[in-house]
Amino acid sequence: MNLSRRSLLISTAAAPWAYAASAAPPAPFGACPSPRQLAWHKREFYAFLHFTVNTFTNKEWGYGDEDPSVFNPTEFDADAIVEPLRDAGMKGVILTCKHHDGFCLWPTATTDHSVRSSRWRNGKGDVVRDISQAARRHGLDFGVYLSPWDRNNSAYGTPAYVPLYRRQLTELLTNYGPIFEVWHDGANGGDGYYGGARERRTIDKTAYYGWPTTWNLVRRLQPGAVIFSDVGPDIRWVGNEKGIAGNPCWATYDPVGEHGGPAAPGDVRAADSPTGTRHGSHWLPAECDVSIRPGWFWHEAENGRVKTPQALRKLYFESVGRGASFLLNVPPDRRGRLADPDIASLRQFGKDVRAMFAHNLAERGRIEATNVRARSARFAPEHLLSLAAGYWATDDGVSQAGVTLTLPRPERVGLIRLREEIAYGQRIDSFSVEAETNGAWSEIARAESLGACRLFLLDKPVEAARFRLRILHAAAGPALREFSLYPPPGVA
Ligand code: FUL
Repeated sequence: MNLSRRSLLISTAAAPWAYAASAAPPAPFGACPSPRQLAWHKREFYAFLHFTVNTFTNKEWGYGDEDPSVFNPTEFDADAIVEPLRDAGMKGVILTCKHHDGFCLWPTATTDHSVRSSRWRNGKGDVVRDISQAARRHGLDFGVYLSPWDRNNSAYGTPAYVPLYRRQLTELLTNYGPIFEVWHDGANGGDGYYGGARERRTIDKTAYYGWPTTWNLVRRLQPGAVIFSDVGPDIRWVGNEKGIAGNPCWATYDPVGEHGGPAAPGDVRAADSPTGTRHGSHWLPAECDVSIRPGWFWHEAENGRVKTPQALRKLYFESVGRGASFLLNVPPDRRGRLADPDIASLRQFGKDVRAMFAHNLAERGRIEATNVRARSARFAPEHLLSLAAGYWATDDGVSQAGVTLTLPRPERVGLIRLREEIAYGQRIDSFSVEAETNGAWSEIARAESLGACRLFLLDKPVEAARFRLRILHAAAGPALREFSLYPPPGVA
């Protein structure tokens, strides 16, 4: 849509005022995203690859005593792994470079417990290199999972391990190009092999790893990377491994430790994580991690238990549709490829999502707002109708506002997408969408958090020519970038 032409059209025909040329943007409200977080919000859907010795030993958590020679994928092909991810619409891929068993998928200088000691490619292979390069070839960003818990390393639990962990991270962050996300899981401490000690080692989760120092290292080596853990500092765990965000799901969050003390990776009151904290002091949006299979690693016995495209679609609505991201694990098998049922499900899901958002019915509409910031074209409601940059904003102090959209003719609508202009914070507390049928307005959707993205799949599609968005309450004058309407999925 050509906005200047539209605005002109509306200002001479329908709009109650002629928009003024310019005005200052709204002041940011509360905690706001950093540029790296804003870039992350655009990815929405990306892959996890759980792949290591467990793939060959049929385990979920290796003990750390696995013989490295068990790692021997017979037909490893990074392109064959990444292509189906790209075709499904994924924007990135995060690889388990080291899981809890301590086996490193790259030839690290920090330990012999790595691909270098495996039979695969006579010890000359590097899974991290191959996947990172294939990701770039296919337009996906690359991220790394490096388990802090290491059940193989004799130093784990002593002060000597932490610098070693940082050296591993340094290798990953310097030798494999740009990294979009660094993933630290929260499972740490317990029994393991530990260089032959075969004992239980517990650590102080808040102090042992010296997280602030490690995170500074990430900032220095990869300033564009977001850091994920139970508590951020950039992206938070959603509090479950089912792929489901809370409703509401606020991007702001003040994490608290499991027993009310300071929070740390592995020590968080997970009941708060799905919803976050309204007016929390950090911008810490949720990431929903879930596997396409029951387990995180590939197991032959689970080949018949791959999530269907319908199940994936439901998860998409429960994660991306609530302003979080959808991190879907698709584990390579013993060949070093994705299994056929996983590829088939991904492919169909990708098609479904593309079809769902193919025709934005709102684009052909006329839109009016109850308030336009400084009556400026820069903040005109027409911005809501196009996916191009630009947003609708109101004057300061406006806590209730709305837009009314008139389509050229009645349309059947089954899906709605809304986006706040989150660069200025999460300003909206509650909102509803209404449709006009038989001369009366009725509510078709309502929620509290809006944020980066909000999707509504209507139980009952509605046929109408007029729709309105009502901001029921906003803590600061609302700023939104999208109000899209789509036909019911499955209907052309
Ligand atoms: C957890 C791990 O314990 C699981 O094995 C898996 O990697 C999951 C994504 O994170 O913390």
